[in-house]
Amino acid sequence: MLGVLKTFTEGMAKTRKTFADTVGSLILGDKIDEAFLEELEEALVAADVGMTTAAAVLTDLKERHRRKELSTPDDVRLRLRQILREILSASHKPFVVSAVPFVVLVVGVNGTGKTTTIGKLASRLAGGGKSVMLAAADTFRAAAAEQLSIWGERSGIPVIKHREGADPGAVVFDALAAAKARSVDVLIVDTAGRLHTKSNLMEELKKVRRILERELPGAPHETLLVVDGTTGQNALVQARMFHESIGVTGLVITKLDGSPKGGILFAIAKELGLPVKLVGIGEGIEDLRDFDPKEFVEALL
Ligand SMILES: Nc1nc2c(ncn2[C@@H]2O[C@H](COP(=O)(O)OP(=O)(O)OP(=O)(O)O)[C@@H](O)[C@H]2O)c(=O)[nH]1
Ligand SMILES: [Mg+2]
Repeated sequence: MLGVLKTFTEGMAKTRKTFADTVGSLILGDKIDEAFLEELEEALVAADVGMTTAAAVLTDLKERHRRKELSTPDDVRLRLRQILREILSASHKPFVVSAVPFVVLVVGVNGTGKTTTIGKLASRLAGGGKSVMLAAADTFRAAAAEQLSIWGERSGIPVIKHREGADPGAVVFDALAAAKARSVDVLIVDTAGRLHTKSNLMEELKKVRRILERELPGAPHETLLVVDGTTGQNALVQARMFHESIGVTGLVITKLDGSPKGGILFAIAKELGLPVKLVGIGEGIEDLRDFDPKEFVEALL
């Protein structure tokens, strides 16, 4: 693709605006008191950081205000930045390929951006010199394997697929055998987001997971949950549900480019303690970024 690579800050323009309109406009004032701090708490909730996070931030700020450590809005802004960064840093873990083959299981409800994220991630890994293979374990729709194949072709990456309706467990079994036989560095498994009922989906994912564990000790090395960043607090509900059912090692937050609700990342980090590993900031093959707590907070405040 020609043109300049979109920066992370550009990619989260809408969330930046949310913070500027709520939190940012407040901390431009000249006086701080209890009322100011209450308003700040409301502003944080409005920016989607969640009640728990907003309350924790306020407890810290009020305590420091009482101890006379914060006297100007600028002091508040600096401390706020620091607390927000601490919240994200506490659970932060980058996405690192640390085994061969490194198996990445990608899960999430339908439409969140699993297949697109896999396409972007595969391209990035291949560009970095890794040999990559994809497994089309979303056998629910024929179009799903087709969509994954298109991404694979764009980066010259093989895709293991079966016919529509096939057992996803059989797909991962074959894919893992192929990955071992061809000494592939990274195997990324795409899964379905929609089945007849949610419990079926979780059972299917558990089975896929069990097969990976059985066939390769240590696998899956990453279980990435993809959530749509435009859904706000819903993302938190999904994260909790998937984590309880199959265990998640990290999150991918997609569609930050279209979302004013990126504050949800704080709620996820604070309430679930799960690291956000990657963020999607567009539909293009290059629109995937490693998540960096410092960069994220600086882009906001
Ligand atoms: N703007 C934007 N769109 C995205 C991003 N990631 C994915 N999308 C779009 O979201 C839509 C759904 O993406 P998919 O990758 O098909 O989602 P999925 O989770 O695989 O969906 P199912 O296979 O139906 O479960 C597509 O139109 C993508 O282009 C992103 O970071 N930004
Ligand atoms: Mg898909």
